[in-house]
Amino acid sequence: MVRPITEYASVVWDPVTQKDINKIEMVQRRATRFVYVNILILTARFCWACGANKVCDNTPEEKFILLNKLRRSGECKRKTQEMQRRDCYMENLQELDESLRILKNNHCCNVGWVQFQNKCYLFSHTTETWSDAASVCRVFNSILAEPRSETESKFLIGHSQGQGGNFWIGISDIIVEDRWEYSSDQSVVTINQFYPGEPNEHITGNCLILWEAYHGLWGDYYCSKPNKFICETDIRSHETEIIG
Ligand SMILES: [Ca+2]
Repeated sequence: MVRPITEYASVVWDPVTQKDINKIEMVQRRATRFVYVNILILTARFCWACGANKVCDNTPEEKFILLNKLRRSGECKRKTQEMQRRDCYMENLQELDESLRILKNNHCCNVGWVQFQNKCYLFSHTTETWSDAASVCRVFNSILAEPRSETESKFLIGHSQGQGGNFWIGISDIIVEDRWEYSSDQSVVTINQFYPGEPNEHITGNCLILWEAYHGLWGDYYCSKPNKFICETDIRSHETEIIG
């Protein structure tokens, strides 16, 4: 099957003994496998590059014939170049998208603020009364933290434990005793993270605090006592500040 042009001028290709015949046939089989495998590789590459599904569905022999026809047409070359440009463009776009995603994740909260889900939190290092703490948060376009789910509350509790100290959050029963509500919209708090036995200060303790001694669980305390505090804002507010 695979023979050089000089085949008929060489005695090698006209073996006399069975041993030489076997050797020549072995070489022929090896050459046949080499060519066949390369056809498969070439057609596979072609199918990928040109999207020629029709070619891909044919037998290897048919692929080889069709491949050569398409290669000569020039259309394949043009189509391949276009697809290569498109693939390159898509790769660049994906890299850019990934870079933007990383950039946004790194900067969605301002320096010093901690991100959890869709909010940014500031855990203060200074202490203020509950109402002054709320004022400080407002200066930074935020409010005292208002955990709306147990997951969010557990995050605040856990993070406060790493900081050390007690932390005010934006929940109180200042307006109606024992009606614990969020400060921003006065809606009743539906989650309960009070430490067992809390709240227990009645009308003297009306502000909610994450007690360090209670592993960060809630307690009621005197609003006029200075404590650390947690401010919160949503991520979009911080992104707007960055973009603007
Ligand atoms: Ca109270």
